[in-house]
Amino acid sequence: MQILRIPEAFRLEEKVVAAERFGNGHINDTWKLYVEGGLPKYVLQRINHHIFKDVDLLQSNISKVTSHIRAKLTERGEMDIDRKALRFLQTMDGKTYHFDGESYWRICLLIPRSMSYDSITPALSYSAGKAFGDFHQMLSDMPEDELGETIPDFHNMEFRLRQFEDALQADPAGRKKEVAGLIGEIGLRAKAMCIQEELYREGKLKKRINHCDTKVNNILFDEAGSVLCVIDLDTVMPGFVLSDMGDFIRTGANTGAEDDEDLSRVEVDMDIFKAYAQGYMEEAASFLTPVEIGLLPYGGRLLTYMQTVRFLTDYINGDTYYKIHHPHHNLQRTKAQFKLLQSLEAHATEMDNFIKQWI
Ligand code: ADP
Ligand code: GN1
Ligand code: MG
Repeated sequence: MQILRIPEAFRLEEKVVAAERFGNGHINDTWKLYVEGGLPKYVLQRINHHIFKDVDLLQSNISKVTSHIRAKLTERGEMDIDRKALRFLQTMDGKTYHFDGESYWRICLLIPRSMSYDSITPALSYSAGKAFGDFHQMLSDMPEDELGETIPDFHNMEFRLRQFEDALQADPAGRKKEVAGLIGEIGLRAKAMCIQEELYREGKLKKRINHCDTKVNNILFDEAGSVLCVIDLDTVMPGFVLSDMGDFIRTGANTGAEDDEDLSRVEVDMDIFKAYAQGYMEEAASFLTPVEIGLLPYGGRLLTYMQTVRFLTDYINGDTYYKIHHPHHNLQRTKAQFKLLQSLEAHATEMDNFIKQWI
């Protein structure tokens, strides 16, 4: 495939002369595009349409969210909007994505002099908390049904457990026997990890617009460590606020890697958690309910448990969802996530007590 042919379908101000792979996401493929003079100017992404099946809905969600955020930034008098919000470019026929008969493509401006991190310091974590708090705040007046679910039931734990049960029933790769211990651990926690769906049915927990992929590397910082913007908007959709606190704790407050082969490195980093919670609550305390606030540390356990279940489901299914880099990668990821869950469980009281100051 000739990657340099794709930008020709878009209305770009400058001609693209080179492309280089970018990022390490598990779902989409990303390239940095260079223009004449050697400057990186655009970001090209191939949307994984096996996972995001409704590309129209996906791109329409992203347009609504970026327009809403741009309007808020303008109201605030922000000058540098193209570094504070993503800007997607239109195709020659005025669409937000290009279909080449096989794949779906989109292009946005590369935010100059920006960087993302895979692990962070307490100071960056505090800024990240403020960034996601502000993201929620800016979207808090958008009616929840304005956006569709780009992946139905994406962070619904009951649904993820049903998918897990289906994988166990089918056992298509014959791997179930080998992971009996982990299956037992998941079963033990299943009921306690479905509280949010129960509270929703009882009318005690509401849905809001969430990012649903609050990984550390989905925030761009400038050279001085200030937040520029939140990126990777594919999964922005209605959901529970626990998701966004939870996924940051899972990815930012881990002393090891998401797939660490040395489990002794994997622990919750309480300083990162506290700094994030501080930054987040400074922005979000005004609109969250006491129930939502009290459950934020539980969100960390929930999202880590959910990711354990999702990685193990994919391993049992024979690695059909996440990109893997070696044959047992999903199992290694599962074990590392489970170790993090155990560490979060050991620190649950300390985390709950820290959050109580905002209730
Ligand atoms: P993925 O779904 O693969 O995680 P992302 O949209 O998060 O895709 O992009 C992957 C990485 O590329 C990000 O972590 C970030 O480092 C970089 N990136 C993405 N978009 C931009 C942008 N507009 N400007 C600068 N860097 C970007
Ligand atoms: C995927 O796109 P990426 O790699 O940031 C996944 C998340 C998981 C994450 C695990 C659409 O995110 O839900 O938490 O991998 N995205 C999708 O690292 O499934
Ligand atoms: Mg990303």
